[in-house]
Amino acid sequence: MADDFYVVLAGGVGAAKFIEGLVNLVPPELLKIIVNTGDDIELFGLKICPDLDIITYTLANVVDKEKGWGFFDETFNCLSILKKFYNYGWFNLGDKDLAIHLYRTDLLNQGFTKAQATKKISEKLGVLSEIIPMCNESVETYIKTPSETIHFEEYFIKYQCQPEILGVEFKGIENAKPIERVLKFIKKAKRIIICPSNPIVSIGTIVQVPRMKEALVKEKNKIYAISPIIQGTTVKGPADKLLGSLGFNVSSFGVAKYYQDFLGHFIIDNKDRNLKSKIEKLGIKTYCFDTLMTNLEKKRKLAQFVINLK
Ligand code: FO1
Repeated sequence: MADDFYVVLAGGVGAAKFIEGLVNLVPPELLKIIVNTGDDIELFGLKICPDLDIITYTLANVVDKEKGWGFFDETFNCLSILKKFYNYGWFNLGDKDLAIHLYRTDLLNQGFTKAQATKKISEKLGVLSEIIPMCNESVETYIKTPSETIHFEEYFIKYQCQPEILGVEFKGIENAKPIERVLKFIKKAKRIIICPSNPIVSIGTIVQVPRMKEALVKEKNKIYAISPIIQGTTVKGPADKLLGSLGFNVSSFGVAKYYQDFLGHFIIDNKDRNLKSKIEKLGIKTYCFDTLMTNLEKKRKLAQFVINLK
């Protein structure tokens, strides 16, 4: 295997936007994308992997670009009937999307691993990059709120990130094993890019898979992360709220502190230029750029900036 490939650590929508820019510059076959599976959830008897699907649909060019998840030109006929039998109507599963969950669930029930099922799905959809779940085992992210402990998707979609966060738990993480070839990829990659995803419940989950952090720490000098925080807030999702609840500074500096052990290079937004020297004191080389990816050109420019850094 030539060592000219990139390892990309990814969550959902923020990662997909960045990767959309990246595949305009780097041949897709040179991307090994390691995806968070802590958002995985079982509903209607089906195994649903939101982040794996967001990345797959984006690279297959079938994603709903406005929402950033699900298929474009989607219908919700099946869900309208399912809602009569279940209380999970808050999770908007489209008809095309359901086909993927049916196929994945069938493969898993036949004994295929999550990584094998992901490969089959992405290949059939014409994806040329390698999309790899962070582990094959079941890990589910739970959010502790003052009244109950709920699945991350429930917190995110049903409760719209409103409840106060008292803690985060990655159920099953102690039994998770990194996929062996992922450790080899981390060692041999030309560069490792951490997407502007939620540092705690997307990247943090991947890093907490046993043996993953040690592998990353050894390659610190070739690890480049893009901050998902601009001037103390996130574009989408509860990253700001989670950082604050867990005692981190709600800023790119807080993200840098969280990544400090394994991060060599950090790209923050031009608007956070004032944080550069403070972050560099953590031993992380810091660069400023426009990180708000509002169109394809901006996604491409950000990706170009990251891959051209020396
Ligand atoms: N996100 C939403 O905001 N609302 C939804 O109803 C929703 C449904 C959904 C169905 C399948 C899927 O693969 C993703 C879906 N997402 C939905 C996105 C997803 O929940 C989140 O963006 C990620 O889990 C956060 O990374």
